[in-house]
Amino acid sequence: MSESTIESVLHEERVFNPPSEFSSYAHIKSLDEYEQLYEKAKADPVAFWAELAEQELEWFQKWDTVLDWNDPPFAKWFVGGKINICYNCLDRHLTTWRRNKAALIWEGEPGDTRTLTYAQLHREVCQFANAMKQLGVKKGDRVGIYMPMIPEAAIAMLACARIGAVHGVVFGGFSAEALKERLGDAEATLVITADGGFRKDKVVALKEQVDLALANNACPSVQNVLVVQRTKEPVTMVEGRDHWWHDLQKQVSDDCPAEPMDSEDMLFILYTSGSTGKPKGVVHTTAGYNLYTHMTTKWIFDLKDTDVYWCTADVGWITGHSYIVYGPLSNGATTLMYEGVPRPSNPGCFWDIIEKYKVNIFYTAPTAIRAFIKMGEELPNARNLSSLRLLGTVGEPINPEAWIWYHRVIGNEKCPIVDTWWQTETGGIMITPLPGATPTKPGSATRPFPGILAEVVDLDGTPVPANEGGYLVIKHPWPSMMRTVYKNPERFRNTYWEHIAPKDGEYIYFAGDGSRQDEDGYFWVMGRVDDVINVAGHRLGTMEVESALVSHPSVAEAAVVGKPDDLKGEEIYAFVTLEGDYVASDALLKELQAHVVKEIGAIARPGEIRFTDVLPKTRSGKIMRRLLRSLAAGQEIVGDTSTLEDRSVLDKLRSGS
Ligand code: 6R9
Repeated sequence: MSESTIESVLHEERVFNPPSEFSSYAHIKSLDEYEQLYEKAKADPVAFWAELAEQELEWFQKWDTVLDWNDPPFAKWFVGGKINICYNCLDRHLTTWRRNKAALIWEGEPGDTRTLTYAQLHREVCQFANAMKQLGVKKGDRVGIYMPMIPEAAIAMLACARIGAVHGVVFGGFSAEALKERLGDAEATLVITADGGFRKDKVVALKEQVDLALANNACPSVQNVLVVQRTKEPVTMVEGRDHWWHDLQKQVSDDCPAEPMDSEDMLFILYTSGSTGKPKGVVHTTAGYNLYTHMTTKWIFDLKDTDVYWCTADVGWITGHSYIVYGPLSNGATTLMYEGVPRPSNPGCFWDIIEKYKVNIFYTAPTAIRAFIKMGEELPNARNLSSLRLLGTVGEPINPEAWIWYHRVIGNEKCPIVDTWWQTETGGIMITPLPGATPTKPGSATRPFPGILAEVVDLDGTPVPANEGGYLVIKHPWPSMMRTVYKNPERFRNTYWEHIAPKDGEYIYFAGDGSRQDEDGYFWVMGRVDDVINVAGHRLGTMEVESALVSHPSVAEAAVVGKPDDLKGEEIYAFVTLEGDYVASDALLKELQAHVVKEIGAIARPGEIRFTDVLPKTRSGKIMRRLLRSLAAGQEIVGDTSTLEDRSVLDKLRSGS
């Protein structure tokens, strides 16, 4: 085992074949078909993407060059082409029967609902775009969007895309401080917000946070604030700066042609937290992003025109951008959006929604699945979930036991599961099953999407043997790859392109994750390499130890970190939350230690286990192990905590609950 790789210790043998009925009507129907497609794309990725771009999107003007990779790592796709993603998401469907098809079904947390057909959504987007123009927004200007999960969040994004303004969505749960930092970096001229939103039975006062962020001229670039009325709670409107959307809507026309954009014009900036330093503004551009999110949505979610598709993400996360808004609408799908989240007053709300709208495709995160498991099977079992035909997960490695539960309880053992690995930076899903083609193994994201040359390598870029852990990399540019870090190309270069340094000088994208590939070429993502624990020279990924803990019936969720140890370098420190019926005890602690030894081996035995009610997570449900590492070592927490979902969690952990 060399210093430059990661040891893999957990093995999972179960395999689930795609149900033959599902395969028979899927876009990609067999493993053979996938493999042929994959080989074709690998042999000539440029020709592969060009053919799809021609077939699947509408262009105002065709491109001259498919890929310009003369100045790596800065890629350009479809150079010379003119296109508009909002046009591809809306206008092109209006000349078909989809004109009166539901584009967006929305349900608010209090139970209010709205459905917008493609024609209605188009009309509102045009009005919104004209309102933005009236406020002086021009092509290339940056617009901050700080919204609850209401239709206007998607409308605002599409309106920006329509007129060529660059949106920067900031998650509605972030603090005024986090908002200020992002608006400042983007030099936004307009902020779109709402009076507030409903979340977990509380009113979230968004406008108040915007006022705080802009106070004392902290963001001098911001000239206007456009406010959507949602909660009807009183807000302060600053004369000349703040405008109600419902007032402007009455004044503007609903005619707003889509601006022909260059393929490489910036579409959006989305900030992703770094473990050190300030958040990075990940830049995505127009054509390549449109193509890649379109194709991945079509083949991975196997979309049919009759499907109701629901992704539970927030639009403030890349998953909301690519797989609530752009990918589904570009395909002419019906996309469902829900303002709420499971909460004590309505823990079964997701199952109610699936039953009510007869949802066919359901895409959520492992953190949510682990929470459902903790709440018990009775809730989903009390609802009719028979409309479901496909399930997906994203955000973290899914522990095999959570996968099995999802498959059995939610999927009734008939729905394929797509475990989709990707990142803000990749723009779209990179490693995933195609549901009619790929046999799945619980805990594995399986194989790369056609056109994606993913590998597991050591620090020199040399592929590691099957079943050995290493670094997950992508070897050829792909259409929706991030183009740069906003205003910071050096940071782009050194964060993603310099860790893996092949001797021949080839540029390889390093994702920051550890992984192994098994003998079938399946990828098993082991977690972030920053989180790797070094026990007596053995470098262990977090995922495998956590999955061993979660496979014990008492454990709902687990997070492991390294705690400095004089002898071993680091010792494994586990934070564990328990299933409803279990109570913490010394006996249970010993049982869990023994369980990990049995599942993995003595090397992975957690030296310490702390039972807790909560784990610190980001808004997209990722466990923030960096914070737990400081806690385990008894150190002060330093670095960026702006993306924490619930800031009180740290106090709870510090005080020992
Ligand atoms: C889409 C999204 C990216 C990081 C990524 C990885 C983790 C996401 C995963 C997964 C294992 C999966 N991740 N999906 N790990 N299996 N199916 O989550 O983007 O918020 O930028 O996070 O999330 O560690 O590097 P983002």
